[in-house]
Amino acid sequence: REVTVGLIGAGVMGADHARLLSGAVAGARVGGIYDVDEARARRVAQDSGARPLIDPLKLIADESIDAVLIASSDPTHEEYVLAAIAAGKPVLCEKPLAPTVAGCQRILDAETAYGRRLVTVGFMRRHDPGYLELKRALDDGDIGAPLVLHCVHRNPTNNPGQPSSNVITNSAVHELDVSRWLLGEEIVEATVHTPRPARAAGGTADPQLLILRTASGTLIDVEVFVNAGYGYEVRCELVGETGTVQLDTPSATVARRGGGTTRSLPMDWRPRFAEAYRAELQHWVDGARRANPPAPSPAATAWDGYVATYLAQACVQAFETGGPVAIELPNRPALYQP
Ligand code: ISE
Repeated sequence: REVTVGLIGAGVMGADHARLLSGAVAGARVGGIYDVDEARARRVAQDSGARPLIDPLKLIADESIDAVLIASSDPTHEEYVLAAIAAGKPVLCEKPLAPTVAGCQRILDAETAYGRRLVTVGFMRRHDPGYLELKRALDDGDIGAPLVLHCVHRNPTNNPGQPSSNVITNSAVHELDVSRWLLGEEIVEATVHTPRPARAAGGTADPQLLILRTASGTLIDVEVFVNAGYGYEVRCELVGETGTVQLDTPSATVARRGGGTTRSLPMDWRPRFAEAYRAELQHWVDGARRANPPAPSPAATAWDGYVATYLAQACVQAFETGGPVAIELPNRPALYQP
């Protein structure tokens, strides 16, 4: 049975998801699309053979729609996720699940009341072949017990002049999620340091250096620099007691000419994480179809979405106060126990 997806949001990410669902993912089609900008919804709908709809809540409730994909602006996520839960439909929500911890809590409460997990959060790095390989190496004991995780996250440009907290809540939040997934434990302390800001950042504190400590004592450093100019790059090296393992550059070729070697970099995250997005959608669609048996998925649950927002807020507090912030998460509700 094919899964008919209702897409909310037809911007950069929504359009990309529509393209993947119509061409690169098996067992799914886009049935209806809503966007605040009707013309944009119509354009993406035309490309993917879907119906443009003008009411997002009607789209979610429509009986022809089996599952809901949310790629609208961050503050709208909560309302649409809650509507999908109310309709009893699987929902994949782009990060963040909600911008506030209270909003994420309302989603946990609604899903718990429903009694079954319906929500997936679009932390796509968990589906990246490189990160999966890193996790396998760690879990198989190839490098011994983890000690330090070095992360670098750079964008060529990202809203110069945006509030400094966005560098954490919109960008570093990926490292917050992927680190706790990779290490399989929680972050318990955060400090944020800032150098003199880059001129291209237009007044935003950028770059930022996050220093995080996990419950068992592993240290994580994250340099996040979203106006770095030269390209899109995500690096990660895990240092263990007997070895290290590091993401490699995903370019397929190296050019040698004019006295140098070059690997090209993408200019944004879509080409860098193309396979991760495809695999994320395929896992989600297989889960929604209950493909027999659905492959175990590394995807982020609503609880993971809650924790990501919680950690991001703690880091914003660390940024604002300059001091280390101790982090104590509430207990994981029964629905999200492994
Ligand atoms: C963007 O929203 C993303 O999610 C990208 O993965 C990240 O690299 C970028 O910094 C964010 O703005």
